[in-house]
Amino acid sequence: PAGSAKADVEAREQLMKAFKEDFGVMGKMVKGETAYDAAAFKAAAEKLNANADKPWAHYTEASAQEESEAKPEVWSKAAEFQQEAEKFVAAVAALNTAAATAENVDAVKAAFGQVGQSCKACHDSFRKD
Ligand code: ASC
Repeated sequence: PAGSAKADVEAREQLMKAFKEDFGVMGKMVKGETAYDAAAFKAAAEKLNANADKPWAHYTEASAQEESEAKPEVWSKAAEFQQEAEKFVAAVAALNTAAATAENVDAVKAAFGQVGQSCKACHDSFRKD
């Protein structure tokens, strides 16, 4: 891919920062901290879904040498990392599908939980600390 290794690190960090924002909007509703707003939830799910497959191409071999939050296992266990990425993309797609028609928070809770589990599982194995 074009661009420097540093640019790849920055790109994937920006994308995951956006994930965190969108996930946070939905999380507040799921936790009852904010009222369920179907349109806002749907918009956040759509945005997350549009970006879900984007960070992974930025874990280039060259970027393994850059300072970042990524553990070396991203590259030494590349197949497992790829599987986690695919699980995340699938979980987000399912959440987006649920959000498209959900009339209340109960209709999105399970799918949201699956996405959160996917975040955590990948971070546990592939992100430092
Ligand atoms: C967040 C965040 C994560 C996920 C994860 C969900 O807000 O930054 O990495 O949620 O904690 O389990």
